Amino acid sequence: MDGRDWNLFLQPYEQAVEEMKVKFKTMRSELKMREAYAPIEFVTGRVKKISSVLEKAKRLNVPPDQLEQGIEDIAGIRIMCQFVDDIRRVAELIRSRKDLALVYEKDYITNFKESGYRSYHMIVKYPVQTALGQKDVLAEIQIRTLAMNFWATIEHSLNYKYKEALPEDVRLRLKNASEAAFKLDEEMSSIRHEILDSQRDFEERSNVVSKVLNHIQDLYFYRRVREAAQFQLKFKELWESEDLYGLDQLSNELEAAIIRAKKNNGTT
Ligand code: 0O2
Ligand code: 0O2
Repeated sequence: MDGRDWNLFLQPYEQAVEEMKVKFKTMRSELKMREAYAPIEFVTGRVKKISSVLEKAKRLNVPPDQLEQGIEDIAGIRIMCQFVDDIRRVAELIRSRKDLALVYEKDYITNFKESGYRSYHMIVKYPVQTALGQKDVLAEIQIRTLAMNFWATIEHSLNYKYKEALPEDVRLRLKNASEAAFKLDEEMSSIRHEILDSQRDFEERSNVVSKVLNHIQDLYFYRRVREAAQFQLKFKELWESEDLYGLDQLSNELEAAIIRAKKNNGTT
């Protein structure tokens, strides 16, 4: 091989990976603070080993003097998420960043690979500040769920062991396992949506209940005691039968009754 100083060649990639890891870990804690839920579970990063860079260059026919443009994942960042929806959110956050430039994206989630591999890839250009000035390096950001990562990690280590000559039955079983991981992601997403829906229902119910109770109190304030007591009875009935729609209607009726009461009191 040529007599280049490989450590010097890899240095800006090391710097890019370290900086990006810090940035995405910071993004995680910031989102956790702001929203009490972080779409990022954890972040890892690595610089490709020289032997793997050279192997990939050979496989992709990249000449030695064009490694920087030809091999896009010398710097690699991996972002793991709990749910598939989180991946789209993280990709959107990356697209809007000003400290890197998106080159292109590969959606192996919609179009998963023949092996069964699923993941969302973003190739970005990241500027590092070196002693000789700014240097733009290419980096690959892989965004995936925990289930996708579980599958890819094991498949990768088996492929490594068998040097890409996996026995046919193993390859088939890995594809089945990828299908199982896909189903797991789907099931977790649907459970999550159900939880979010029931949380929303709970919030709506408690909002309408406090609205109704406040309105009844207002009616007492305007001395509409009999009317207020009737509304109270109706409220009890609807509340016991968990009739959210009825409670909403009752809140509207109460608002109208308050306007009437205000008018009769001569306050409007
Ligand atoms: P925290 O606070 O535990 O999230 P470093 O340079 O030290 O920050 P390093 O040594 O390069 O990071 O680690 P690596 O291998 O890139 O892993 C980065 C983070 O991912 C580490 O957390 C690991 O603990 C975490 N990690 C790796 N695999 C898993 C996993 O399967 N599940 C979970 N939940 N986390 C994993 P940190 O950096 O200590 O930060
Ligand atoms: P590493 O560092 O060992 O993970 P290629 O498709 O390989 O000719 P290209 O165009 O770089 O080359 O890549 P692609 O398909 O987008 O893949 C880039 C990276 O995605 C790979 O890096 C893997 O990390 C991951 N990947 C892609 N396909 C699979 C797969 O079938 N199984 C697993 N486990 N990972 C996959 P490298 O080069 O393998 O390097």
